[in-house]
Amino acid sequence: MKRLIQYHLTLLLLIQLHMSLPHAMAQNNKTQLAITNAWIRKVPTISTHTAAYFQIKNTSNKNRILVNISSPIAAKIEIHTIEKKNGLSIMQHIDSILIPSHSKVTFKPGGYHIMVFNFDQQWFDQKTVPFTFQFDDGSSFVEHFIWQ
Ligand SMILES: [Cu+2]
Repeated sequence: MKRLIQYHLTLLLLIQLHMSLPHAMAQNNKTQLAITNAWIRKVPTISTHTAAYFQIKNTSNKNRILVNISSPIAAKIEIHTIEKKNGLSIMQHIDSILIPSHSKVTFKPGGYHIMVFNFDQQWFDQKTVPFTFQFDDGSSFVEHFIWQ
């Protein structure tokens, strides 16, 4: 009988751990930041660079700052914006981008984009490409981008 109770207690503890751990972890990074429409441009094979786009929505009460994006597809990846100067569109490298509380930021052609330099074309064979998003509070998560 004692053994049975102990077993039940252990099981209960395991269930509790199982339920609370992923929840606590998710709170830290992803649940309050939603990524949608994540895609990477399928450029011709002669191209060495490509770009990736997405929309990020911050449903939390806290401003978040995206400080880095990385991926196994390329060693050099930068966050870029496009500015118009004297009628010309010029790409600008930005160090970080604010994702304000309860709002969204869209990365799209002609605007914010993830610049991917000298990427490994073997990734064309994969359905998706993983990108890691890192924030100033130390949190991070991986999102999979579809070739398009
Ligand atoms: Cu660019």
